[in-house]
Amino acid sequence: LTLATTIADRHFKTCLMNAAGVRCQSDRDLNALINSNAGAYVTKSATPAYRAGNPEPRMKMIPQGSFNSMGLPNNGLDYYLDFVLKDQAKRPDATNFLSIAGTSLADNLAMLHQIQDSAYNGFVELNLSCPNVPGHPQQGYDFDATKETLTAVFDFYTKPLGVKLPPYFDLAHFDQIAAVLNQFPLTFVTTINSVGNGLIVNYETETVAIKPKGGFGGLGGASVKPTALANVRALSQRLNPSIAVIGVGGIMSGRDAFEHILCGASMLQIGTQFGYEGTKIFDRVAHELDDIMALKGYASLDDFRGKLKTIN
Ligand code: RRO
Repeated sequence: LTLATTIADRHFKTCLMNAAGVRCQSDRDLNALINSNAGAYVTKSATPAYRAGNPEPRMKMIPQGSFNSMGLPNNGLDYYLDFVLKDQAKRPDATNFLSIAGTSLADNLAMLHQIQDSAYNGFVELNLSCPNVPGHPQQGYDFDATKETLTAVFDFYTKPLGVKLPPYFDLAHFDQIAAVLNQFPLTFVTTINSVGNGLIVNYETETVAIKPKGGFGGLGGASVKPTALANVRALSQRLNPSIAVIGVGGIMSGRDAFEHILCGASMLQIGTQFGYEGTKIFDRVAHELDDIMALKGYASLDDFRGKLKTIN
């Protein structure tokens, strides 16, 4: 049995990796991922310069998953580009993901010019869905702005690039975002980012749970799995076959991983549960997924990817 997967001719020995933002901000975090059984890593979304992020408390564990308003704390693009370039020199056959999340079009274009002009040949995950920077709406919800960004990006950028999307909740919105994305030579889309602007209330103290944005923050983990599966499925059904779908949202077990692949995912990212469990989660979920495939008689992900059945 193999959990191997391929995206745009890049081979990954397993389909499991971290989700951007979780345990991937420092070189120590990233080296732990390199030394784990994850099939790849993605770096914390970068801005051009270091950002401290939002005031604390800004993250809460909740029974159904996680709740955050980190506000894009990161070490700046130079830090992550330097890390991936050094790693690429050491391991030229490994493809990884550099995440960027400029808070303006100009910032995204400046970072992509720097990456284009560097020796980096891995994937870039352009985050269009951060819910937590005050004053900056999630761009993925603005279809015209998304088209404008991708038009400007593909005017010069020629390396493999995908976008990280927010969750959509209406079939008309799936149609609209897919119609925009299908106009561009994207390598992949990653879906979903956290379910933005939820509110957790502390009943005892009658206060919000986190400090930024009056308590509003992004939900992740088990409670978002049905939304994630719907987005993986709906986008798989609508995007050009050349655009791979990377599934993220509520993956805690081999069964969750299996469901994401059935809905069309080619690669799986684990956020909340990786935060709670650490790198051993890649061994556990791989083992559980392998057991499910053995039980069902599947030898590779291709045997069941996207083959979710509907009821006639
Ligand atoms: O840093 C964050 O607050 C953050 C980002 Br950039 C994101 O894309 N998704 C998220 O849940 N948190």
